[in-house]
Amino acid sequence: MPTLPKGVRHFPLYLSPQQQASLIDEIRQVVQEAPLFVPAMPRTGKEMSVRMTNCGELGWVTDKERGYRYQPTHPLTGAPWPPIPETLLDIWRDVAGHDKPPQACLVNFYDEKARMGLHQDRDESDFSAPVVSVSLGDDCRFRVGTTERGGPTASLRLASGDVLVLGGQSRLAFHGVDRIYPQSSTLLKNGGRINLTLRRVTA
Ligand code: MD3
Ligand code: FE
Repeated sequence: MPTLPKGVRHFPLYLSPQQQASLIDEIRQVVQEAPLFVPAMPRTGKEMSVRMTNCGELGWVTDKERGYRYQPTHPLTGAPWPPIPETLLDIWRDVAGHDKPPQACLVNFYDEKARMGLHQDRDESDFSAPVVSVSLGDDCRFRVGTTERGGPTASLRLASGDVLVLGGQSRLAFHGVDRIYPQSSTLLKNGGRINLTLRRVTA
């Protein structure tokens, strides 16, 4: 499919290299306080290849026993998630077109082998708000389809500093990350890709 689904807005290089560098510093502080954890699929316990943490009042977590959910505390430390950095709240304010601020910011870390299979984001109870995604570090091939599994898909290369807004019809679209392009960015000393997703969870 050559065109993106309705409701997807892509802002290439929304963040300057300086803004990307300071955002990385802020995310490093988040990860120091709320260490990356290994998410596992419900029931099977199969580990995902992406490493995760969160900031904000709620964070998305998953494990074998309790499955996908949002919770106010880190699954390993039990501590509340650190606050969402001001830089990210500003981005939301500028692009989301939504009154209320984000409640959750999921931090996904991809090494060069990590992937994310096609899925829908349905663990929130408010789909009227968009999801805002910020990419940092290595490029990836992002894929987005329709609201039906098996429908046509479009691919997009996402680069460091890109912002993606998924609202309207695209909010429940299937999407995933097919691959990382190693060494396509020098932002992260040890390579890899970080994706930040800002969301409303409750109405
Ligand atoms: C399209 N993350 O955390 S971000 C996720 O790059 C997730 O880490 C990917 O899928 C990543 O759930 C993709 C872009 C994105 C986020 C949410 C969406 C695209 C979306 C929700 C609906 C449709
Ligand atoms: Fe998703």
